[in-house]
Amino acid sequence: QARALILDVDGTLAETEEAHRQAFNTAFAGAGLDWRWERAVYKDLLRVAGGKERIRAFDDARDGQPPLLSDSEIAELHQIKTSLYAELITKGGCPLRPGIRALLDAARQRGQSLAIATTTSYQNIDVLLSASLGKDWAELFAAIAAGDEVRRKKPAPDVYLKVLSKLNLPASQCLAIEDSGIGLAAASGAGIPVLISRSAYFSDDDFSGAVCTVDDLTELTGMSEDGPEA
Ligand code: XBP
Ligand code: MG
Repeated sequence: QARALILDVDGTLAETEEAHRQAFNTAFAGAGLDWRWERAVYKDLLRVAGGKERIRAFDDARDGQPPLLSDSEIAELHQIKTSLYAELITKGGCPLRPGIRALLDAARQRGQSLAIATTTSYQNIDVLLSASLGKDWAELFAAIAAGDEVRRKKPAPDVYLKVLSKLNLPASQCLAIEDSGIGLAAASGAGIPVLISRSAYFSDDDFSGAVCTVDDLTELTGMSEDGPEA
């Protein structure tokens, strides 16, 4: 049994990407930009982790046109996107994926530590988990590493190395739970075994480096009498 479970947020704890996408699009419209990220475009853009980085990559790649936004304009636009995302999650909610709550409970019962390693901001995790787990949600986690705490976002291993140092545990005694190929690369790069719970946007990524791939975490429950094997 792993001593700690390290959870990704977007796509793993909840299917949040449609709310992110909607927030990006509303922010673009509000800024007078005629950009609109449809689902197929967003799927490609998700190869770039991080909202600010994603906007930069999109702006740089627009057909034959020079980049429109400076880094500080992107930061400002992203701030607006973050507020819109918070509004969407607070008003409409975004449920935890099936099996997540059972996994959190089972981990606690087994004395396993829980941690978070994400590309998104602490603010976004707070909005999401306050809505689903209550305002004291952070007490459930021994360590949290969020996007802007590290220089390089996933697929770089930085956020996982950060969380390992906060947990003070070796990589081999942890298990990362991820939904994307870039998340798998990030955790593997830090030496952590990875379990994949397939999500809407990344279901056809290459997960051959994972120790196990499931459609959702309910597949783990019932694997042993004591609950999930993870
Ligand atoms: C997912 C991401 C994020 C979100 C948007 O990260 O790549 O960038 O799409 O959030 P993870 P921000 O799966 O590691 O949680 O705009 O706050 O970056
Ligand atoms: Mg993810």
